[in-house]
Amino acid sequence: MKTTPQIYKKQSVKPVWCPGCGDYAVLSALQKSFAGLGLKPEEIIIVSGIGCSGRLSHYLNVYSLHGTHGRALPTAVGAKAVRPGLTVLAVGGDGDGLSIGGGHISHAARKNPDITYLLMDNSIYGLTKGQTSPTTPAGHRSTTAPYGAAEEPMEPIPILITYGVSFVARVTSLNIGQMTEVITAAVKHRGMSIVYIHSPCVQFRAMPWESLKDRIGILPAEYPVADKMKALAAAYSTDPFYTGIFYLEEKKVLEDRLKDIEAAAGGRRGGSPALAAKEIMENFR
Ligand SMILES: Cc1ncc(C[n+]2csc(CCOP(=O)(O)OP(=O)(O)O)c2C)c(N)n1
Ligand code: SF4
Ligand SMILES: [Mg+2]
Repeated sequence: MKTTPQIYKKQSVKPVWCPGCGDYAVLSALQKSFAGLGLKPEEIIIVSGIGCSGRLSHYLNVYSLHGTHGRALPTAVGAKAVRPGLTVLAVGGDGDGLSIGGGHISHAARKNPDITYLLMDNSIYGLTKGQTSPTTPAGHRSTTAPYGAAEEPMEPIPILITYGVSFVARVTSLNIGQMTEVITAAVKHRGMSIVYIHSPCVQFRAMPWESLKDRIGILPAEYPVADKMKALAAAYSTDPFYTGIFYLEEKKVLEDRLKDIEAAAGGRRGGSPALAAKEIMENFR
């Protein structure tokens, strides 16, 4: 089967994002990545949170679930645990992934499921009309901070590296080619991949995009991608503001651990591969 970006596009649902929204670039890059990887639409599951970014799952002709706010990641982990043969992705915004859902990333990282999480940061709650988010710059005036945000913004890339996420990358909606390459590498990586995407909101302009654009640099080819300390240094650099793959580590994935546990549990029962619910209940008599 020949795979082209068009086959992943849902014909019946057209995007309703504002003209110029960075999220169009993410949709386009994702379709190109799927095509390049030669994946069949029925081999892909995408779970999204709530937000303008969360709408992305509607626009794809793959298995999709537009779930609850902040819960895309645990739902995707569950999907991969029961359907390990499929390519599973989660997608959501900075509010979804770093506010209400922020506690899930560290625990998903400990499990290291073979999934890809696209975290789309526009430094604001876009869908609900412009409330302050964890990455809104201090002092930015919004509907929830009319006199300016009182908090400093989070630094997500060092946090993701420290959490032990096994593939950490950052891209921007300005460079669809780079985004396509990085998403492709993230999907290929066997383990938990996070692609952090600066995807500006043209309606509620919270991200200091103009000053950021001039500082964007691509991590050099000789950059040591498996060196965690160097990754942290690169992640804290503000000029250049690096894009590319910061950190990559091969380690055991959740699906393999679950197989080991299943085998161990079966072994205790005289080699039977899995315990029936009835047998488990008998242990409690
Ligand atoms: C449990 C729950 N709390 C709050 C909301 C309201 N809500 C919907 S989207 C959203 C924030 C969206 O911001 P973000 O995740 O950054 O996505 P964006 O729209 O910016 O892409 C909020 C607070 C909700 N739907 N469910
Ligand atoms: S409100 Fe912002 S994030 Fe939402 S569609 Fe419009 S530009 Fe995009
Ligand atoms: Mg947002």
